[in-house]
Amino acid sequence: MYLDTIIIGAGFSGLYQLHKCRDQLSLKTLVIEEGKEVGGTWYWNKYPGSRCDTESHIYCYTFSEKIYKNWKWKERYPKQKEILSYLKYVVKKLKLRKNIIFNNKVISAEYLDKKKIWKLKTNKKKVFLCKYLISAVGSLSAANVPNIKGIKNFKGEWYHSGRWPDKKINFKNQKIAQIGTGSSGIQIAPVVAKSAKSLVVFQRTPNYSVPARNRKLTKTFIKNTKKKYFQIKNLLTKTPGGHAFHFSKKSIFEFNKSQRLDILDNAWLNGGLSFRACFSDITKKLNANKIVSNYIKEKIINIVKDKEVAKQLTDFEHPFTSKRPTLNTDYFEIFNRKNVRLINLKKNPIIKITKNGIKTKNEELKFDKIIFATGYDALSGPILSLNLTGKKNIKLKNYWKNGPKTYLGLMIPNFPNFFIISGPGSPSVLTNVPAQIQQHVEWISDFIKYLEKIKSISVEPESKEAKNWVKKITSLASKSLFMKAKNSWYKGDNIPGKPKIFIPYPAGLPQYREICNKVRKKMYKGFCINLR
Ligand code: N01
Repeated sequence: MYLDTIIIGAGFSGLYQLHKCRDQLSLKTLVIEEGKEVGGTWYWNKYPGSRCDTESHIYCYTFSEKIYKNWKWKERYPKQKEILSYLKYVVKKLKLRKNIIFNNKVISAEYLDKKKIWKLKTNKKKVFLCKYLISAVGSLSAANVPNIKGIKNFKGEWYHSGRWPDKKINFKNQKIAQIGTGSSGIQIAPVVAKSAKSLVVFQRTPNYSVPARNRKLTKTFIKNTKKKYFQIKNLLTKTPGGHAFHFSKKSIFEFNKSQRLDILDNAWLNGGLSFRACFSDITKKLNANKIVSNYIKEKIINIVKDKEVAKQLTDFEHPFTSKRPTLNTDYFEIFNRKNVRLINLKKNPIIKITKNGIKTKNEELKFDKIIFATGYDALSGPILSLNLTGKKNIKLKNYWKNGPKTYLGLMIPNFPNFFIISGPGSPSVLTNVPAQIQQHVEWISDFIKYLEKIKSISVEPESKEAKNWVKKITSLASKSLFMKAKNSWYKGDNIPGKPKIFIPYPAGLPQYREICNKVRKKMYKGFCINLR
């Protein structure tokens, strides 16, 4: 089947891109989706306690006033199920379903240079041809299940948070192991602890976490967000992370100790990702960061009664925010329960998984189920899993062997007419993702509109532009606190053999948007457009 545009993935980005291509550019468009429903991340991440940690009134599309105003969020942070319902609602309103095929995983995509088209194959042996290929596979969709010896022998069930099965899983009276304490693990453990007979949390690196302070939204709040639709939409283009909060303009050092404490206490009580914005320099200066890191440490120590466990939970190796900040609801509190235990993998590493459980250096434990909350092969992983072959038979896995090379995070030299939404080299995971996605979709759509107008056959960025873009990101990151984290998935440390390079664009959405706008204004300078 030949189409003008194929979009891979039916999450936030794929759905909006479909609407743009089909309804505004009048292109014959198809979305190919691996899952059996729309939702992307929010289809797969059905794990217990799954909820977004960006606030619901901004974790949504803002491109349509009508859609924004007609949807009513229930809580401060939306549950996975609620986000899925929201996306299904958007699909219905925009009549998108008829242009999506489900249960098809793209297993390869090859650029046919002579014909200037892409040829895609799916795991259901379907073949598609298209002019424009758009990746909307997300940044965090390639699950990382660590290669632990013996996993195949385990006779219980095991799950990864990002590939959670559809069926209902019962933890009641079960012995559960959870490996990983990132954003997902910190959400899962409190829910599982409530019903499991026992829960053992295997922690490799202690993680900072700030209270989420979730709550039901009041009618007044909901009314106000609708009233302020244009203001909110505008605000999301102005803040570095596309969130609805501004960073304070004042350094922590402009305040005395007691004033600092008041400000931190207020931010802690308010909870949420805005905690890091209560002073201008928490995310920028190590000395300011240290004060706040210690504040969080104290808070955790005050919650956890067993002093040894509290110590293991707060033996931080990295500055706060140098790895993805996490929010929690009663995570540290679970370590006061009799049925929850923490194992510090630095002291007591896993040797192997056995038929009945997990053997560590010091002991052998029996488990009925194992939960892997071990994260993702972030940003580049999902694109590489498409098995792309570009011009002159260039394989993406070879072209990216020293790290992902993109221009603006949007296109790759030698891979013509292939666009990426929220991929390596874009602000993506460092932002409120729907805000970034909309910027990308709109920029890509404008570009395709222009290409069609001038009767372009193919387009790709110049190699030197991609080289410079990677250089720019590396240079920006080197000046940031992100590089102070010994191990972080932002720089590929979590995946054995992955090139160690900072992957997302770290200077914020407004600056990134400005760069993209400038390129558009200069008639897409840096891209080679083939008109023949
Ligand atoms: O994954 P992570 P995640 N043995 O990579 C550990 C988004 N998200 O799924 O820190 C033992 O953060 C690893 O340890 P270490 C959000 O952007 C958002 O939790 O590498 N442990 C870490 O503790 C987030 O950042 C939301 O030493 C191993 C954990 O597993 C991103 O997704 C919710 C290990 C992985 O943490 C990823 O979060 C969920 C091994 N071999 C996710 N390998 C919300 O909006 C890894 N670990 C709320």
